[in-house]
Amino acid sequence: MSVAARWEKQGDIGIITVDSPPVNALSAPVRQGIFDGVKALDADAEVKAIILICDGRTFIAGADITEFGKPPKGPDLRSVQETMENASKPIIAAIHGTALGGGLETALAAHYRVAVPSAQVGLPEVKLGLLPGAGGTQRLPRLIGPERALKVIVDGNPIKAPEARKLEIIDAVVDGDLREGALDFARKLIDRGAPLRKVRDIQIDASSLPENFFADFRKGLNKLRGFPAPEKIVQTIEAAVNLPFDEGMKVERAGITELMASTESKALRYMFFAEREVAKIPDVPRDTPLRKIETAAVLGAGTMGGGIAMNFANAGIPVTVIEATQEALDRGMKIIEQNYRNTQAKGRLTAGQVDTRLSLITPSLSYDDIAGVDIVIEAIFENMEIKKEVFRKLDSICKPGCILASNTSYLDLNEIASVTGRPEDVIGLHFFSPANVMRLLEVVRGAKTGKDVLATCMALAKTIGKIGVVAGVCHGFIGNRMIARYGGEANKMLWEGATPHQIDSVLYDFGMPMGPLQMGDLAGLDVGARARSEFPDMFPIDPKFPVIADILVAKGRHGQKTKAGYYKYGDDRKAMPDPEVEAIIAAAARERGIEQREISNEEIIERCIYAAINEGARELEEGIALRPCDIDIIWINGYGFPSYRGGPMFYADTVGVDKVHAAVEKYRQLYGDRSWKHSWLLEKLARAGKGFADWKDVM
Ligand code: 3H9
Repeated sequence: MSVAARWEKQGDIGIITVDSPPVNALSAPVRQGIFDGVKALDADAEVKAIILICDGRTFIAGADITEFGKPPKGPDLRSVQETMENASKPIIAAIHGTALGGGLETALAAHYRVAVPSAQVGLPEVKLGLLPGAGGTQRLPRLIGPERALKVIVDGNPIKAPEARKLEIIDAVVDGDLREGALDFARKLIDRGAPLRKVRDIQIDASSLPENFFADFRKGLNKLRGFPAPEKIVQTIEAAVNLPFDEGMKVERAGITELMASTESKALRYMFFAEREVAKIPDVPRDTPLRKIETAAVLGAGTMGGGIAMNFANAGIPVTVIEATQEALDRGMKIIEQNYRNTQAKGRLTAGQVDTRLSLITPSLSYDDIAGVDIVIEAIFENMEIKKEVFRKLDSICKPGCILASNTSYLDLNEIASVTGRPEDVIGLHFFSPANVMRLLEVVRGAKTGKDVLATCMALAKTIGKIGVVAGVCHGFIGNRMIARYGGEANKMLWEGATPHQIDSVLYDFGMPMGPLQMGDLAGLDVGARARSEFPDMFPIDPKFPVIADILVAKGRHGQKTKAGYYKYGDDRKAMPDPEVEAIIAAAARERGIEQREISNEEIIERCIYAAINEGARELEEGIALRPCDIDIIWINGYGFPSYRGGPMFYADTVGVDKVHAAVEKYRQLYGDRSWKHSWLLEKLARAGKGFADWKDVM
C-alpha cells in the first residue's frame, strides 16, 4: 500500500482513504495509492462498490502544485481517472472540506459524489494561470451544461455543497458522519443495481446554447488584460461542445501544457506560495502564544481611521473610535455609515448586517473609554511630535498588555515607541487606503517589538481579512520607500521630455491599474505638496529635479478635484492630456537648463520599475524586507502591481537580474548615487548569474 492512501473492506464495500497532510494534494504517492486501491478492490469479487474518502481537514485540494514543472513520477492523474471510470463497480467520492482542481476532477471520474453540507467544490486553476487539466473542462460541461461550466471555470470560485447539489455536481448532501453517509449511499446503489454513471458519456445538447454564446462570453474577457488562461478555457469548453470526449481531452491537454509554461502561470503559482510564506517569520515560532484581541480602539475618525474601524466591525470585534472634536467624530461616523449603506445598496450586505456592524463601532471623545481595550491603533497626522504625545498618553492610560499600534506610513516607529515605558507592546500597522478595502497590511516590527505582539498582529491581519507582511523600520518601510523611487523617476522623466500621458500609458500597459501621475491627480497633488513644504526633512527633494506637482499646485492645479492637475478633467472625471501642462513643464525645464528629449517607452519601464527593484534589493540587504516574496506581496496587494508578473522582484528574475543590474548601473552613471543607490545584492546576483529566487546563496 502507498503511504498516502490505504484501502480496506467493510462488508461488501471497499473504502480507499487518502491520508496525505496537509491538504491531500495529488502527489505521486497519492495518485499511486488511489490507482492501486481501485485496482485491488475492483479485482476483489466480494466488493460491490468503492468509496473514495480522505482523512484530515479536507478532500483532495488539487494537484500537488510543488510537482509542477518537475519530471512526472508514478501514474499520471488521467490514468488514475481512467482506472476509476472503467472500474466494474460504482465508485463514490465522499467529500468534506474542499474538492478543488484535480480533487474535483478526480471526484468527477467517480460514478457518484456525496458531500457534507460544509464542503466546497471548485476548479480554481484559473487563479494559478491554468485551466483544469484532468478532464475538468470536458466533464463539468457534460454534467452541468457548458454555460454554467464556463462561468464556474473562468471564475474559479468554490461552490458550497448545497448549491453543488442543485447544480447536480454532487448526487447527495450527507448530514452527520460522512463515512457512514457514504456507506449508506453505496448500499442503496448496490441494492438497486445502480448503473456505472460515467460523466464522459453524457451528451451535450449544443443546440440549446444561446446564439453567439462563446463570442459574447469572450467580449466580457477583454478587461482581463495579461491573463491568457480565460481565453484558453473558452477554447476547451468549445471543444467539449463540438468534439467527442477524447478529442476534447486533447485540446485540454494542449491548453494546459501551453499555460503551464507561461510566465503568467509561473508568477501566479509563485504568488500562491508567497502568500503563505509571508505569514512565516523566521525567528518567531509558529506556536508563539497570542494575546487576546476582543476589543479595539482607533484614534482618528478620518478616512484612514474610519476604514480601519470598519475592518474590526466587519470581523465582529467591538471598536471605539476616538476623535478630538464632536464635529470630526460625527463627520467620521457619517462617512462610515455611508460606506456601509453603499455596500448595502449594491446588495453585498443586508440592512441587518449593516446595523450589526454599526452597533460595534462606538464613537467617543475621551481616552478614558479605551483604557480596557486589547489594541489601540493610532491613525492621526503624520507628525512625530503629535504622535509622541499621543503614545505617552496611551502608555499612561491603556491596560498592561494592550498592543499600541501606529498607522504611520513613514515615521520612525522606534522613536515613537521610545516615549512609552513598554516599547515591546508598540508596533506599526500600516493600512493602505481605502483601509476597509485594500488587502495589504504592512506590519512594522520595531527594534523592541515583542515576538508575541508581532505574532498576534499577523494573526489579527488574517482575522480582519488582510494579508500581513512584516517590515523593518526605515523611512517609508517596504512599499512607500520603493514607490518613492518609482515616482521619483517619473518626475525626472517629465523634466526630460516625457509627457504625463506617455508615462502613465506605458505603465498602464505594463499592467499597473493606473500610472503614477494619474494616481497623483486622484489623491490630490496638494496633499503631497503640503507634506513636502511642512516636513522638508522627511521628503528630501532632488535640487536638480524639483517636484513638478509643486509647480502645478502653485498654479491652482490640485488634481482631479480642481479638474486640473497633470491632466485636465471634464465632468466625467476622465483624464485628458493637457497641452498647457506640457508647456508649463517645457518652460520650467528651459529655465533650469534641462534639455528635453524623446524618451522611449522602454526607458520609462526601466527607470520606474528597475529603480523600485534596486531599492527592494537594498531593503533585503538591510533586513527591512525578510524575503523577496514579502516585497512582491506588498506591491501586488498594496500598489496594484500586476499579479501575472509576480511582483517586482519576481519580474526582475523573468527579465534577468544581470540585465536589470546593467540598466541600473547605466542610470547611476547618468544620474548619480542620489537616486540610484548602489545595491551590492543586485550586483552579486548579477555577477553570479542568479535571480532573487536564489538570493540567499549570495547573502
Ligand atoms: C490543479 O489541480 C491542476 C489540475 O487541474 C490538473 C493537473 C494535471 N499543492 O492554504 P493553506 C499547501 S491545480 C501543494 O494555508 P487552508 C500550502 O502551501 C491546484 N501544496 O490552508 C500550505 O503549505 P504550508 C488546484 C498545497 O486551510 C498548506 O498546504 N487547487 C496545495 O487555509 C496549507 O494550505 C488549488 O488551487 C496544493 N494544491 O486552505 C487549491 N494546496 O503550510 C489550492 C495547499 O507549508 N489550495 N497546499 O505553507 C487552497 O486553496 C487552500 O490550500 C485550501 C486550504 C482551501 C485547500
